[in-house]
Amino acid sequence: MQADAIWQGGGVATMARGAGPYGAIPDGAVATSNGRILWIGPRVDLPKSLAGPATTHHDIGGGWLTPGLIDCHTHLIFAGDRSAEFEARLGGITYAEAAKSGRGILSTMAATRAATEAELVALAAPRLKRLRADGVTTVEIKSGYGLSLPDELKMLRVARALGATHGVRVVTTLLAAHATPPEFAGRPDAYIDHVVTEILPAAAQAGLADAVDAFAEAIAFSPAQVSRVFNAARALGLPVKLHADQLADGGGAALAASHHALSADHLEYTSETGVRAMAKAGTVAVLLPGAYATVGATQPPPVASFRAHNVPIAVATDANPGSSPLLSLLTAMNFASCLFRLTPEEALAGVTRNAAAALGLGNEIGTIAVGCAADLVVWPVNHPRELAYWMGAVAPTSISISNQIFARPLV
Ligand code: DI6
Ligand code: FE
Repeated sequence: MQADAIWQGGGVATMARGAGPYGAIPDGAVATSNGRILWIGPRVDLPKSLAGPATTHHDIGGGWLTPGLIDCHTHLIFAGDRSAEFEARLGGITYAEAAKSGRGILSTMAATRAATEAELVALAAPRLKRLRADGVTTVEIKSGYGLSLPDELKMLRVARALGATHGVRVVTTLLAAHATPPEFAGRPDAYIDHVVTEILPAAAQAGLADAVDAFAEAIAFSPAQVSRVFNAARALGLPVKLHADQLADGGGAALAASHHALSADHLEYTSETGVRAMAKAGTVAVLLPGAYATVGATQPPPVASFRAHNVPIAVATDANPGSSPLLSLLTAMNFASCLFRLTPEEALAGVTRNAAAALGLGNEIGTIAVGCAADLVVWPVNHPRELAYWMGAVAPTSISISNQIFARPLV
């Protein structure tokens, strides 16, 4: 079989599980066909028969080839401006106090409801390009600033539209259970009824949601309310994930695991019991150091415990206007290493293999392996550890998403 494209001339970090540090092949080659990985190995072993007249040749240029990066937790679609809240929080009020005082999520909801679909696309597109400039080829985007049937569906349609037009895979998550909207003020259970009976079925029916998320926290929803949302989601065949234990240990990790969640996210206050439950259920731990830094948190997530129990660790930006105005996944990797002490290899696995698992796409993306999508990024670095080491100093040389090759992505 002839390859559509061949990459050689540098290292290949496959990030395949059990393949040694970074799955590194120092002088490697990768061949692709029809947007899939066809062959991978040391360059000297590359079968001559793979190259033909129609094959495009790509030079790794003495750098490294990695899987396309995956940002598995973002709230990229929103209108409005929360920089004043940022300033107020630095002046002394806490994130939870801001949420209660009408700033917080509900202020973004108001601005997002007022925006048209086209306006939201125009606002989110440059954010998506920012992420892509860091070698991100797959982005999860949550709703959760609509908090009504039409506005949640609007957000999900905007996410799908962005995915269709920006050369990035977009995976959507319905986060209607993010906050109680003003129409249901003081009646969170009535809002959860509405989510379960109206919003969730409509999103599922329209094929707009790839997964369902909820915010389990004292300032958001209780375990019983989250369970109702998750039971409804799973009855519709949708996988679930949870914002858990960010501000306090509310048993969120164990709750997520009890629903076989793909991931539990944040997890600063997760207990050993929660970690054990996640290990048993195969739930990925998604760490969000941008939110940790922005809200001024002081207790890092229990990384040693995740390691001890073999819970896969992913890293994401949590890009959102309130708790994590971070639009660089490479910076999130650096933060995860500096703030949470992840090794650079763990940080890279966190935005490739384990981020794919957090989206239920572990067999499709996140590693360079035969049969996987040919989402590949060339980096001008001497070693893949540099991706977590530098702060704002590295950009991809080229990005390929399946068959599409983008020149160096300029924002
Ligand atoms: N946790 C977060 O970090 C974001 N949502 C959530 O449930 C914050 C959203 C915001 O403050 O706008
Ligand atoms: Fe979040």
